Amino acid sequence: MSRHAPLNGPGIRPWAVVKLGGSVLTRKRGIEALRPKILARLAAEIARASGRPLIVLHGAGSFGHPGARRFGLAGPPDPRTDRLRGAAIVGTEVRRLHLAVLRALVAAGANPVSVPMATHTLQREGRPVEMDLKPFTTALDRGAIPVGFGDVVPDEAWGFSILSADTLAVALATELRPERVLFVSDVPGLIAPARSGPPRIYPELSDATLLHLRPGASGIDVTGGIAGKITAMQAIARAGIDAGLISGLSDGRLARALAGERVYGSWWSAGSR
Ligand code: IP8
Repeated sequence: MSRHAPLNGPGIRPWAVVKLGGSVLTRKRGIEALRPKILARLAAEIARASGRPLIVLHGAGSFGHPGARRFGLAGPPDPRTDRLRGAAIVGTEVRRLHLAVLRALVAAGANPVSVPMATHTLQREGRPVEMDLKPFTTALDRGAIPVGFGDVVPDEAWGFSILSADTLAVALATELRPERVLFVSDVPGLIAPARSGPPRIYPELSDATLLHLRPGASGIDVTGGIAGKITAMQAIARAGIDAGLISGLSDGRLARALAGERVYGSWWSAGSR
């Protein structure tokens, strides 16, 4: 990304950026299929940590990826598809999920403030060229939890394109320097390839781990699935910030990670390669 709007003043630094993956909030093989109990529990775990300044992001899951694929929004325009129509439909569907996330946080006693990046981002050929992160610091400074999400955003070459919340997590980590970035998923970490025996995760990630990655098979994901997440974690670690990939299906794991524990999961330690 080439430009970020300057952030004035020291402001409140977030302690953590938490990205709730679409894989854990929704059933990715379905269409607009929310997992309300999991969302409510994760919202409660976030609300309990609200003493610490947090930024929450969420993915699109089955609210965004099937439509984004149908209308080809993650790639260059195709004259056979109505891209503007696709942007309108997918943008609306991700906002339905966003509203559910905001409502769950409010119900849990937290004070979320919506930060829709479509009005604060410009992309070119699917990559951010301008991103204004100020609304996140403005909300943090007022004691709120800013909540951003993967979205359909304006694109100066393609009309509209997809901004993943993983990309947003990297930009926020680099600019605002939280203590850690947590990717909350439906897997316990990065699962190591194994021919037999129980699944094993890589507890520590490094550049060498990337060589073992295989394409994932869980539902539709136009923004790179687990490989995209690991690449985002690499960029975050390179910026000097710890990044963890943890399960959101395991009761209390997010709460413990937000209390500072290095919980079971795959971690890419700050600065390590
Ligand atoms: O689930 C993707 O965001 P992500 C956004 O964070 C859309 O990668 C609209 C597919």
